[in-house]
Amino acid sequence: MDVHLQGINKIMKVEIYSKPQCPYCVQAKALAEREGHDLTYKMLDEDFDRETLMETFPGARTFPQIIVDGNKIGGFTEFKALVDASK
Ligand SMILES: N[C@@H](CCC(=O)N[C@@H](CS)C(=O)NCC(=O)O)C(=O)O
Repeated sequence: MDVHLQGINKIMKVEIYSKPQCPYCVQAKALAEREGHDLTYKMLDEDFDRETLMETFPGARTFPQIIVDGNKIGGFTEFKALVDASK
């Protein structure tokens, strides 16, 4: 790799399904913004409803639920791990 490109991470398309009063949602949003990813931040009862959530993420029990480049990866913990692994 060109030495000038080292440390530049691939920009990921990140969709975060969040709810109000959700510290992990806020952390996930902050991480995506800090890393410069292409973020869409969706709020429960504003941008999606619970029915859509359960259809999109069957079995999900916590917020946020996150999609990265079209893949349902899980929550903040998995997103953080993905970001760290990409460095
Ligand atoms: N391991 C999960 C933990 C997420 C979590 O505990 N989220 C809280 C809100 S910040 C939650 O959804 N609690 C259950 C609930 O509010 O119904 C992650 O990393 O995203």
